[in-house]
Amino acid sequence: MDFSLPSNPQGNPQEGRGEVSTKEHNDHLSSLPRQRGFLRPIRMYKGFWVTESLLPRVLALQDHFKPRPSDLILVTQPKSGTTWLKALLFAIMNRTNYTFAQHPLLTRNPHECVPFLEIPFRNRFSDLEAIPPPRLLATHLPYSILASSVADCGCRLVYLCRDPKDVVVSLWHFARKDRPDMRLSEAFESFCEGVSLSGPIWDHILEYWRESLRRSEKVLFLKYEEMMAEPVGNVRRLAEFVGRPFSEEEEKDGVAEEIVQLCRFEKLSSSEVNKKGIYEAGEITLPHESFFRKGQVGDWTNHLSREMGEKLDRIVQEKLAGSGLSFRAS
Ligand code: PAP
Repeated sequence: MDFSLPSNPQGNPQEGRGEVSTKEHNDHLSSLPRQRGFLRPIRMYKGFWVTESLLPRVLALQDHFKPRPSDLILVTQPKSGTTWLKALLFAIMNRTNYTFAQHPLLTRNPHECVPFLEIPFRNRFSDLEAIPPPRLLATHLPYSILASSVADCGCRLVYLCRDPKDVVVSLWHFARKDRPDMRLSEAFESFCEGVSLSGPIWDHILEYWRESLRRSEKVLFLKYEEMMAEPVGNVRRLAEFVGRPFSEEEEKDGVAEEIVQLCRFEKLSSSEVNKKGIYEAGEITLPHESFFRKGQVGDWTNHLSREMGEKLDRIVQEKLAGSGLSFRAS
């Protein structure tokens, strides 16, 4: 199996662009409820907030994306550890293609190695058909908005979630690079009302949680906090889930440990490409370093008051009640 980078990771610009020009679609989209959003305007589509400018692509994905049984799709709410998960799975899948001393993750940002389904990279949507199998893809889309064929085709999904208190703080810091005037209180209230990219966060989490209970062999549900507490164990778990467990030889050579080291916050954030590179995704242009802030569990305590923390905990607890899922108070 070849897990190496496609020769043209950006793909053919003519394919998979997802432009839907029918009047019917446009009328439908412009009738959807709209909010300013953290970064760009968002619209409420099928119960979730989606970036307005990406909606045509999302509709096109629903109609045309053909998942393959060999696909691996990484799913996150924004700021829940996407960059880290992309790096870890890219390293796990490619471990026989590259040495750790000359690894693509040392010279490329993880977002360049694993394309998003719905977000362009350097102003182009990825040419999904051109990526050789097994494809490693990512999305922030909720399960109910992903093409329904994802469930039928039997591809694997890895879902990573994070304590919503740390998510909102991370999101606010990220959005402030573009909107320096945004106040944390404003961002927090909006988040608590469920208004955030791919939000409400609790509904996004619940959809994947339920699917992971229903189809545990195809949907792996992970928490950022647990990954941080036990990274090597979770890298082994990921390797097993994707059907590529570490061999005895690899265990002896400490390959899982090497992968954890390669993808550590400190390692990735200190590379030249992540210190100086630029991320261009359609209307958004940000330095790569925006994806590496602190990478810690519980940083919310430095930004939110105790009352704010309790309020968000209460909302999340109520929303998750009866699901069997909870976030330990931190
Ligand atoms: P995205 O969804 O927009 O791609 P994402 O990578 O999920 O962003 O979020 C960035 C968060 O992950 C940042 O969290 P913070 O603001 O609380 O610090 C970032 O620091 C953290 N992060 C990035 N890389 C790593 C890593 N290698 N290990 C742990 N956390 C990381």
